[in-house]
Amino acid sequence: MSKNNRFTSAGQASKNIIQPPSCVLHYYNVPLCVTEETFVKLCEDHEVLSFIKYKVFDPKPSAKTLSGLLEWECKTDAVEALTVLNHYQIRVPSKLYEEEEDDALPDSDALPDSDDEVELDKPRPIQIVLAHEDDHNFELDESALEKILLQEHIKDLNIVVVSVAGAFRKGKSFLLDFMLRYMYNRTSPCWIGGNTEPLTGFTWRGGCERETTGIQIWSEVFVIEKPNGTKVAVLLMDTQGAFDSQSTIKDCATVFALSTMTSSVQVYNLSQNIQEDDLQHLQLFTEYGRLAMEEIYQKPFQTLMFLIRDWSYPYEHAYGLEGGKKFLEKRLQVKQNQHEELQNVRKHIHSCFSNLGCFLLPHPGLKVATNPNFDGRLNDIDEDFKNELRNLVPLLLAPENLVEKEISGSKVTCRDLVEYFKAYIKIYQGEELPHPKSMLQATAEANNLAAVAGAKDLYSKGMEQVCGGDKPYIAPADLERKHQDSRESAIQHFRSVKKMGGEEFCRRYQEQLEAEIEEIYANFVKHNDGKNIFYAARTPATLFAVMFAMYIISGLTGFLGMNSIAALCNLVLGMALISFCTWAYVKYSGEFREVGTAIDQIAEAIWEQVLKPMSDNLMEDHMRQSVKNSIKAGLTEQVAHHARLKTD
Ligand SMILES: Nc1nc2c(ncn2[C@@H]2O[C@H](COP(=O)(O)OP(=O)(O)OP(=O)(O)O)[C@@H](O)[C@H]2O)c(=O)[nH]1
Ligand SMILES: [Mg+2]
Repeated sequence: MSKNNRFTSAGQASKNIIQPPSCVLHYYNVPLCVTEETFVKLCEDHEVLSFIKYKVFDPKPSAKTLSGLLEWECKTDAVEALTVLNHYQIRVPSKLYEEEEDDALPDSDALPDSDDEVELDKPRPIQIVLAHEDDHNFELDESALEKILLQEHIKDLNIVVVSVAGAFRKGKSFLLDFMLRYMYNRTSPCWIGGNTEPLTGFTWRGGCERETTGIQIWSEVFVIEKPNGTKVAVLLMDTQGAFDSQSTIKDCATVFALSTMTSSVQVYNLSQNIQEDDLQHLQLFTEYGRLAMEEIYQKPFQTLMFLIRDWSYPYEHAYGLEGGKKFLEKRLQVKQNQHEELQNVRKHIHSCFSNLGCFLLPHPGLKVATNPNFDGRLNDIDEDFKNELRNLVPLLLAPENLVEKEISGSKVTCRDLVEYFKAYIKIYQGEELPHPKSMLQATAEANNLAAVAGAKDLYSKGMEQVCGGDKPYIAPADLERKHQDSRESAIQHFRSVKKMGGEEFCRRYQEQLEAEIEEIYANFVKHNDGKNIFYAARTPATLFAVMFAMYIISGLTGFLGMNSIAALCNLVLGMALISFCTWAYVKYSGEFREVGTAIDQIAEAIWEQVLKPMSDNLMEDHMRQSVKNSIKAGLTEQVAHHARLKTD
């Protein structure tokens, strides 16, 4: 019963002043923007005769509404107008105001004060998740959400969330507005509305550009008593349409996942048919949702209702739930001989939702789809569509059909939902989840990664042939040459594999391949060095050389009486000896490896800075000498040869 219906009880009814029919009707609680023309149009639209006199009472300065009188030519005309227009709601663009044309009461003092009846904060859609276009990020308006869900009378009630999601421009908001009509007039058989009443609530419109962004909820949460006597809070949720030209796949997945995770019934709004790509997107989006849920309790989501708009094949599957059920069973059937890819999609969907349904809704008629002036009035909508709508909406929202939201098996209250929303949005704002990608991008990446892996494998195999685990030490120059050859053939192989994504995209992966090959080569070099026994013996050899040098210098300096230098040399000799023993222990036991590495590094430094240059010099001198000798020998031989020829 509406609060405006004053005949809720016999006691209440007795307080009303019964009036005989009159030519004058009193109107009140009318928005300030309403003028005489509005009333004239109202009469025209409802096909009743118009009034002959119009009077508006001077409003108080603080008044937010108007009241006044309308006079008709005769009582019959006035009564006819009253019959049609009584309790008629005038909708204005920004807010919803109600106008009530009440019984003709000549004495305005007998009426309740009209201002008392105005609710300042009228129900409207509230944006709770804001979409930031520039950085493709979403933000939760926590205060807006808390203001709605933490209201004293609902915060501890279990919540029922009905959400509508799907591609953009497919009539989601339009459908939700009929759900609103149902919620406001549930008990009336004509909840669907008046024939000429414009459809308002969640903003909807014609045209090809997207309308709803982020996630919106209806500011009024309806408290409904279920048949078992428990009271639940019902929340209606509208979502940004997927696949519009401004959203990335990640944006679409985030909105869909968030609304699926927070709703008890998700209406998946599709047009004309269930296509395989619709199922693939559903799989991608729900997987993205599942990733963000910490605890997965059997099936993570509750009811999914496929809603097929503009169903044109009633001769195969009848409109409505029954036809939809058969159609969905056929579409989601997993068959033995089906390709694995098709099977996986179907199994995934079955595994995600505890309840699956499908409803086939007819086309609403050409006026709805193409008339730019269509304002949602029932007169312009096909009868079939209205009939099916009368079945669909109660199916989702009738008290006996309400599904309470559950997460991990326990029911969620309005207060809990606020916390879940906060937690989920944080996960989607963070970086820990993988980015969902478009099919082409994902395939191109997979192609390129596979080609990189193949090429790397080829390179490693080539290198292992010369310096694999069981191969002996190879000269660094030869190893380098082999590296160049294998690298060339690996890159050649990468380039020859057919890949998606274009030249620019592939180049990035080629660079990645080159970097990875260099890393593998560095490892091969280390491995090869490890096989060189001289390399392995470098540390003890260096330490021995140091000990030997110190021993000699300390002997000489001691002999010459330079005792302090001799003592210093002995100290170094002792340290080298201790280092050697420590090194030998580390190598033998495998313990204190950091100490061993430090000794190796010091020995390496001594080797590089002192011993190697010395040995190189010695080698050079030696080489020079041998070359000189061989040239000399060559020359003497030549001279001897000439002399022999001459004597001959
Ligand atoms: N063909 C067809 N059009 C419909 C149907 N229902 C609503 N429309 C029309 O579709 C257009 C878009 O309606 P909206 O409710 O704004 O669509 P939406 O899915 O919310 O769009 P976005 O908010 O942009 O995602 C309007 O012109 C409606 O008249 C339907 O069942 N079939
Ligand atoms: Mg919309």
